[in-house]
Amino acid sequence: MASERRVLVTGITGQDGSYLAELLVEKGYHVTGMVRRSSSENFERIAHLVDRIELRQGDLLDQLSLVNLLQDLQPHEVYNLAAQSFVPTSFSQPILTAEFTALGVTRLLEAIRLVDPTIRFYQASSSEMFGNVPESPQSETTPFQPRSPYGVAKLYGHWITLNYRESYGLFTCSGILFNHESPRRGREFVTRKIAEGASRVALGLAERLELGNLDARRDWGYAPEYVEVMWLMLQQERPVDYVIGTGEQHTTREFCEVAFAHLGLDYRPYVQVAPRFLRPAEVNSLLADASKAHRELDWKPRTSFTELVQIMVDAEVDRLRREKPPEGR
Ligand code: NDP
Ligand code: GDR
Repeated sequence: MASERRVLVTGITGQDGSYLAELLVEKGYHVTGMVRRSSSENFERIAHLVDRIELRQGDLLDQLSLVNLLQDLQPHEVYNLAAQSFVPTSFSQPILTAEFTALGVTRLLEAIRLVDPTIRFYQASSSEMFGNVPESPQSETTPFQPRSPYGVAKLYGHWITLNYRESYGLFTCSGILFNHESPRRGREFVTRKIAEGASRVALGLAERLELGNLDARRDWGYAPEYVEVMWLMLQQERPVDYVIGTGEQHTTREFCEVAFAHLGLDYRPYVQVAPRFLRPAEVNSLLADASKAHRELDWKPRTSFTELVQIMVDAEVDRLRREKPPEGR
């Protein structure tokens, strides 16, 4: 249909990609997800959607694959969610992280410039770019001081997105999103790790949970609400960048406390600090000032911290119960 809106989502197999694809399908878009080739399929998060979206191969490392995809699909909007997104891996694989998370953005922007400069572009920027924060809370005007190769790579992606807007007049937006979580979060990230670990302890499947820094403070929100803002940003008259977060901060220790308490347990005998989970450099405290998004996009988070923890723990308990072999086997 000629009037159909077409959209390309990179990173569709990830947490945010799966929620964004759901939202865009509901809104009537023709959704194409870019997936990279692997020896086995990794479509767990989008299994419920595969008959309503199209999947095409492409890779942020391969310029021509991006150009060909855009030429074939002629999308109106592109959401770039693909990245090497795990901060500890960025310390052990800094160059690969830069290729995906930094240069990958330029490859995609160059493809847009070449194929169709009217395409609207969303870049998944991150609160990790703030790093060693000079002020709290952090807004769109807070200076950046990243503390990890991931944060540095994201900052490159952020600046190049802004530069293509200013140099070539492209409609490019960066959403500076603070941590957002869900039952679809990767298992290595701390919220999912705590939700799973606490549930394992409660079900008698584990005796303890090993973590790193229990005093790190984060602004944690609920992922399905955050993908709404990505779409909203591309529907505005002008391209503008926004900070997105809840404006509330909690420590990893508090996350443990609420997760274990939801299962009727005190976290203290079960949670231990293991030095291998400490990072070469830590971002100690992040807190969003999302007042510009409240004002201009009419966006506000709806799920509280306690509700978020409980949603994640309940999902883990369900999953583990389903996976647990019946008694006597
Ligand atoms: P995930 O780690 O869950 O997903 C990352 C996605 O990127 C996966 O689909 C992965 O594919 C894909 N990918 C990785 N490398 C490549 C590549 N070379 N070519 C193509 N695809 C690739 O991340 P989230 O969903 O949590 O986050 C989405 C984006 O938002 C990321 O860019 C992240 O850095 C950023 N962000 C996330 C925040 C959060 O709290 N979740 C906060 C701020 C920013 P595969 O399945 O093949 O590995
Ligand atoms: P983060 O998320 O680094 O903020 O990046 P993560 O959940 O990995 O860490 C949050 C905080 O928890 C502390 N922590 C631990 N972290 C992990 N992963 N494992 C542990 O055992 C552990 N113990 C304590 C960390 O030190 C840190 O302070 C996420 C990613 O989604 C990025 O892609 C995104 O850009 C940012 O959020 C915003």
